[in-house]
Amino acid sequence: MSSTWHILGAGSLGSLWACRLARAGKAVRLIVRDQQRLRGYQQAGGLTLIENEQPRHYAIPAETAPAHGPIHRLLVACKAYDAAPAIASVAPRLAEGAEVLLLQNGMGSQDEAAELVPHARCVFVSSTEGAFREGDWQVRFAGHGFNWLGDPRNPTIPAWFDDLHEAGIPAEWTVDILTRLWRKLALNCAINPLTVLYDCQNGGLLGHLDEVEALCAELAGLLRRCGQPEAAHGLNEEVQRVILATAANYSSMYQDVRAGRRTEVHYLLGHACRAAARHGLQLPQLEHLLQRLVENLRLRGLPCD
Ligand code: NAD
Ligand code: KPL
Repeated sequence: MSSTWHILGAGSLGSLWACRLARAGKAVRLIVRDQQRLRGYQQAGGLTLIENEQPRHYAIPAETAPAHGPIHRLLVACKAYDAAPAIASVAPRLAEGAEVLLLQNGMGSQDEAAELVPHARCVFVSSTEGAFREGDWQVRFAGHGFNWLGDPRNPTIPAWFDDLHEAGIPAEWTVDILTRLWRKLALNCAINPLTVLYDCQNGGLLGHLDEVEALCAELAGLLRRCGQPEAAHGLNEEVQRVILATAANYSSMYQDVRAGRRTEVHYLLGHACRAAARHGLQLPQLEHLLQRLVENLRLRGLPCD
């Protein structure tokens, strides 16, 4: 089986993974959105990764979705709302037994993606690494973190897993990937929307800890109802630790809103509220938070889903 890493979405995290894998001598191919983007990429001659103020250039080959050739391993590095259409665009190229890694934050997009490619193995990733684009094809590695990978349907560790260590990508295989994703979703629900509503850094929420605590109590109840008691354990304490540790940072949702970008609310707070409704659980604080956030996004002229 081919060992090429096809990377769908050459944005912040996709470029970060692509450069590290290429630097370790792994075969990597980028899949960019369309011919125009491909021409732009070819003019730039590759990706630039800035790490510790050192820019390094990587001439990684690129193509568009309709290119020929089977795909055996696909890293989907689009935003959650783009993941399903992006996968659909390459689905005809996925080989028998292909493996698809889903890097999206939040929950819901992984299931949308998996439904489109029932014959592929889908590996879910929960990442706390940080990267952002400084320009076209130029990405800054902004925050060291960690990657948890797992497959809720198959606990076996994939044969390619060592590629990650060889590439210096900090990662561990877990049989509890859903617990990791739920926990991160809950942290994001308790912090990110409030930073948008109060127009503040994460540390600004120290002035709203009662509200944060009430949200954590509802989120913990939801996690338990969804069969995730471990993800609920000590949630409020961890949220407060994260607020303190990242007090000077702006949350990812705040940054999206500030930059006029669509947020991933549908796969974060939206997912939590839909899960609660499915379980017949009334979570008034969380529902009110979603209403306030949607109204805020609407007033800014941003998509509400
Ligand atoms: P990004 O917007 O920087 O990159 C996404 C890329 O996907 C863009 O280049 C976009 O053009 C491309 N894309 C979209 N549809 C496509 C298609 N059909 N075909 C080809 N390319 C397509 O996003 P990001 O910041 O890298 O985030 C990706 C995911 O990772 C998100 O779910 C995000 O929440 C999560 N995440 C990001 C970070 C981070 O630091 N950037 C950290 C943790 C998790
Ligand atoms: O992951 C985050 C984000 O900004 O998306 C933190 C720092 C945990 C805040 O929710």
